[in-house]
Amino acid sequence: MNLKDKRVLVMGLGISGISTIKALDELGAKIIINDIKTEEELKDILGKIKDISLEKYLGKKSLDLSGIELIVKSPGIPPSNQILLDAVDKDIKIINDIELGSNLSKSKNIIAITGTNGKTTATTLTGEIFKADNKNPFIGGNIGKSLIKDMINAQKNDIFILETSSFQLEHTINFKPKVSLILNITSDHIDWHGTFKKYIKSKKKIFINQDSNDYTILNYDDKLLRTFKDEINSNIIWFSVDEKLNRGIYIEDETIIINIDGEKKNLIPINKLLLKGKHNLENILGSIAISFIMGVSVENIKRTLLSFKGVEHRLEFVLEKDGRKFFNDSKGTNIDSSIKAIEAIEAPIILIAGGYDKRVEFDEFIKSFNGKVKALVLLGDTSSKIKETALKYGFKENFLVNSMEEAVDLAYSLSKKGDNILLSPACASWGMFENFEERGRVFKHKVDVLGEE
Ligand code: UMA
Repeated sequence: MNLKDKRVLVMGLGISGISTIKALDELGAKIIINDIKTEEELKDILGKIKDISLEKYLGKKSLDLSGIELIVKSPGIPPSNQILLDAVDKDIKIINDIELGSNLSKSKNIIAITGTNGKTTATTLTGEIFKADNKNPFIGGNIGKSLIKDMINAQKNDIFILETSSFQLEHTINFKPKVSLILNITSDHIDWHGTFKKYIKSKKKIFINQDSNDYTILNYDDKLLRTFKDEINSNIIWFSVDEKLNRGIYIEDETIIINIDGEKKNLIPINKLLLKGKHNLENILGSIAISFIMGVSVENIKRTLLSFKGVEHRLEFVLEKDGRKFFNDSKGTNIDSSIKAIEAIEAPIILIAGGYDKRVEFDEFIKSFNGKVKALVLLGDTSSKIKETALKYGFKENFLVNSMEEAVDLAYSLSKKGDNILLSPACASWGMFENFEERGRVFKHKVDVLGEE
């Protein structure tokens, strides 16, 4: 793909957009930019690219697409965006930084990880294992870093470990990772994709271009993933926490087993792992599969697993105060993720939840309480909807608040010695916070200063 002097529209000036603009500048493209935010709102961000010549359409929801040859969009912009709809009508190609970077990359070692939950943990852990094996991977994607420039400038043996979201996969066309991993798929981002079916379809794009030289790693315990088998043209490697497999990565006698190349290897007893919860075990098995296939030594896989403590905002233990333990699971941005957090934390739990409304139902979330949650402190757009669902199932201890600070204060006043106070919102943070990281940090700060103000 030669982009020299081609008119390329970059939509969205966040992390992805800024990296894309810098990469396109290196490639000699004529860059047009669009964002719904105004030039004034984007002042600081525009400062980062002030030396690049740009045609700007800022603060605009529509624009004349004449002469535009390619659109590179930011992941957050939904397909329902009017400019994208017009582009589809005009047959203008729409892609994103992952598609462009991987298409132009010499690297033969692109690894892509997806799943509704666990992808950040699996991406981070895989990265740590590769580092322990002196493989120096580039780690990025949905995890918060666009790698487009590194991919474009990469050499054949460079390794890329990409966390890929459904938003990103949706706008790929020829993306063909050497190894792909799907950890699980449950309902999420329906407001963005339109239907669960479309969400699943976007996740499948992680393997759709793979062939017999490539690998697709799938979670055998997720029944939906089992149905993908016949659509995959690469080598499938299954992993399972629940079942002993004929071939793959699984648990036997409480020990992780690698059985891929015909030689069965006992890796490590699961009680030696520092990451807790079944969902984390799934993330671990997925990361082991990737690492083993990519030639990391079993010794280095083992060494990393023995020291890996997890990722910030994912079931992160904050501190203990007056006999109450506080856990930050701000990355619990959907129902399934928060259900897993509730499963992993000991009762009695005081749960802080609620946030941006993705138009999902909360029945499964409330049903998962199973007597473990003693009070629910709710904030954000979804607070009333969650409360109504809770009442429907006879759960009456619901308290609505207006801020995270208020939520922590109230959760603490409702708690007794021995209780666990868990932030796991089951909703995205948007509307109240910039992102889940900010939400988690606000929670942790308030927990830190609790009783000291
Ligand atoms: N914008 C528009 N029009 C719109 C929507 C947004 O112009 O209709 C503009 C905004 O004004 C803003 C820019 O687009 O200036 C933001 O783009 P973005 O939302 O795509 O955010 P980025 O900063 O580029 O971050 C994106 C991912 N964000 C989303 O998918 C929402 C980041 O994932 C990712 O880390 C980053 O690219 C680098 O690859 C975050 C995320 O929340 C962590 N992901 C979702 C999740 O994990 O659930 C999918």
